[in-house]
Amino acid sequence: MSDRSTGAATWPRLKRPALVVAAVGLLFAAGVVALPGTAGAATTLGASAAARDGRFFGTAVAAGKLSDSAYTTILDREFNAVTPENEMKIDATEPQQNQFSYANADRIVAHARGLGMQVRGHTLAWHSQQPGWMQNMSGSALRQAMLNHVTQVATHFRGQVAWWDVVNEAFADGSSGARRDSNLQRTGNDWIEAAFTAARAADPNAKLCYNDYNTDNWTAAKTQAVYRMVQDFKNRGVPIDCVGLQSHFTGGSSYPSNYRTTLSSFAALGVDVHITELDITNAPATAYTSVTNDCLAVARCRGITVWGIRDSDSWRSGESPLLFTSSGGKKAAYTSVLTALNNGAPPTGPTTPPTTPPTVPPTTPPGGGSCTASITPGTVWADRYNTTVTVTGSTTWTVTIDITAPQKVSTTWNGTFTWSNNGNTMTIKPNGSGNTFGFTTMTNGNTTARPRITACTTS
Ligand code: G2I
Repeated sequence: MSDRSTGAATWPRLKRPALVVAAVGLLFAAGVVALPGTAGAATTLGASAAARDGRFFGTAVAAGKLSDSAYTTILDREFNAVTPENEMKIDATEPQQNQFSYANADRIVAHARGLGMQVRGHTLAWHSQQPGWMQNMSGSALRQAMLNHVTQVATHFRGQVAWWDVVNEAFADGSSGARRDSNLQRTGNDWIEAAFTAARAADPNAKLCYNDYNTDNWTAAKTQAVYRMVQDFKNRGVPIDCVGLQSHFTGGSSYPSNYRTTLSSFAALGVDVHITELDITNAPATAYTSVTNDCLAVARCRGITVWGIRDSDSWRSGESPLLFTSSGGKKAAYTSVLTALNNGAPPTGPTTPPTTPPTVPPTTPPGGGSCTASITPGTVWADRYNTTVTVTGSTTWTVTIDITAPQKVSTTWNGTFTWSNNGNTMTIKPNGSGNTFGFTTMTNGNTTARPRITACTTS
């Protein structure tokens, strides 16, 4: 484990780049690039994942690096989700009992949400990274302190964190299939469900995940034990929505050939599955491709998070396990993942995002002309979010946009909207209000999917 510091508590405020760069970053970070009238492969991890049924492609982020422009350039360009690497852990958020400290986590959340990225909260209850006061507690006092921590932190981030790792790493390694011994486990075997119940009460709209490592191989005792716990929770109505597989692989050979079976087996229990901390020693392109394809093959595998951006950002930087070199270059594994995300199509167009949105290959209906439609994400609430679309190139445009069920558009403005019979495809024409229209989408429980422009035609 590397011994890196997150730095002092006085990190410089993030300096906003020039407006145009920020605006372009916004479009790409949210996974909603301007799409041409004909389909084209997206050119960033987040946009490409979003195009695959609204999946996310995230990264662990360290607050201390938000002042490193080389770091934020990649973060803002490539990813549409973030996980604070250490800043939401118990020792960071409650260093003294009942004294909460959110500045570093808030900084990451603000950065991410300002760019339309979603946040995975990590983690509310864990045997590790406990502050000294908690390490020294036991029994009902510890149980109460743990539940208070879950409640306070989940309440602070209510509406901002899409998914919580409520409990992290609660099972033992090896063949026992037992719970890991810890002070929390010794408060009673029901500590995990108590934590989930408290988290649900504090933030009813957040998706609640159980997260662990060495749960990738379907036949491993630890995987089976976590599976049985999730099955039990579902059977008894304990609130759980997702399972995180950390997936810290120590080389291509440690990626198990039955990984897809693991993903689909958990999904079959009625929970979403996330790959939450992916890194692979020496970043073999083939293993990264397999992990990506396995996630894409399972509808409830909603996204992948890599545990850091550049190799130098990794907790095991000596193993070069990530998608970007220490100097920020794209590694072979990056291209392989992007290719897999793009339906197997190699990335097309520029390898770095253009500074202006891509233009539409002209569609030539009668009368000629062409148009481009581009999405700008708007305000996000717990249950809904706004989207604005701007059309350029024509004043007589028709834009079609797909919405992922069960999401549903509830409010529209500045356009004439019609819907397909299933309500999933909108067709929008100008209504005299100009070339920018907007709408509000109710998430109906799916907080990850985002609207996709499928065409812009002129008439
Ligand atoms: O250990 C890898 C990951 C396993 N799953 C849970 C994750 O939360 C965990 O992340 C790592 C971070 O990547 C490390 O950055 O968790 C470690 C322990 O919390 C983090 O390491 C700690 C060091 O132990 C501290 O010495 C250091 O002050 O990071 C701290 C901040 O850099």
